Amino acid sequence: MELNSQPPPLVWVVMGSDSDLPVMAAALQTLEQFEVPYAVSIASAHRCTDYVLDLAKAASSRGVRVIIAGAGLAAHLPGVIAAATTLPVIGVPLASGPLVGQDALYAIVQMPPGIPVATVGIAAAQNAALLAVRILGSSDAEVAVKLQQYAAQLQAGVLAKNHKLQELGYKKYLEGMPSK
Ligand code: RP5
Repeated sequence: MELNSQPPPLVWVVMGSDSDLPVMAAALQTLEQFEVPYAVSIASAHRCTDYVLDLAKAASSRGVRVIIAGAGLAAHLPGVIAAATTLPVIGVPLASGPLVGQDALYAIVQMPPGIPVATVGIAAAQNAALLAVRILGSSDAEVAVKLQQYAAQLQAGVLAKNHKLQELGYKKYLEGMPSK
């Protein structure tokens, strides 16, 4: 799924390295769950800067409406992309090194005034995709209905757990829980 693929991608998911893919796959799975067409790329702000800029500048004209960018360490990818496009950019800090994602979190969240990046939690690729779907859903009624259904499922899951807790009591509930 390249940026120029058909149907045109609404979301472009980009990550700094293939070592980011196991975590970023959650974003791809979530977009598939909502049937949102996406493109996915590996492109590093430091190791192939011109390529990143070319893709970021082309994204809007290829139909992309939201960009999700995941990176670890000195994570400049989301910010560099946000500097090269006016599309909304969601940054995913990844726990790639000895600082376990805090370096990436600070690098992504502390953007200078004028160039925003919406930052999700460390490794929160699923939430990044859900935020992207919400942005699309703000102008697409079909997507908004899917989000409402998703929220209803979440609610039903919690209510079912509470019902079980009331029935069993906490000790039996705990016995039935998988150990972590
Ligand atoms: C960042 O450096 C990438 O986003 C990745 O999280 C980290 C390490 O990259 P590799 O050395 O595994 O390619 O740019």
